[in-house]
Amino acid sequence: MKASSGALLAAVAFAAVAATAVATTYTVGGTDKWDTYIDYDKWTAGKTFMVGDTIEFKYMPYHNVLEVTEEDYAACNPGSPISTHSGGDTTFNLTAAGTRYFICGIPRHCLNGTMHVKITTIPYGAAAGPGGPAQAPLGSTPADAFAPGPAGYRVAMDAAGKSPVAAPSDAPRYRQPAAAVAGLALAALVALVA
Ligand SMILES: [Cu+2]
Repeated sequence: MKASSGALLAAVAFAAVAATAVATTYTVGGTDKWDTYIDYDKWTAGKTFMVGDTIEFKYMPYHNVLEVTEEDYAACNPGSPISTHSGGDTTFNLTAAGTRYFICGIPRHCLNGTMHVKITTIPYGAAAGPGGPAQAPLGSTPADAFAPGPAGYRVAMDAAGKSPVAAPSDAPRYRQPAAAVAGLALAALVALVA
């Protein structure tokens, strides 16, 4: 039994690596980063953000990042943010399908300085429409029911619980290829110790 629990641990570790390897991290604005007078609609155009991806804001410390509601985004209103971030390097894990809204809260940077960006995230494996990922089913998964946390752990537990080919097509919280790879690794290890 010691051998098989060791194999299980190895599979879990492998799954964590596999899950990390397929997620994409986007620097918001690309080489322009998070700054005034950048066209963020142009930056998001043609990109497909999927559950499991990460967006990173990199900026000079006189800017900040506020996650806001759709209404506050449209009005460039920094008065009632969902969350407030500063320091020059802010990361958000895209843990659920839907659209999230971000602005800079420094006076006039949003309204006059174009520091506003909306990120639409689709379930992994869903096809993006011709116009981009605008067809994401809003609210199709419970928002942030889990902390982003160790995604690989969930992948491993799912892979261990069922056949990798049976992964649901709309599985929201992990990359299905990662789950499949983890499942195969687990099966191989179980076969070795049996
Ligand atoms: Cu700013």
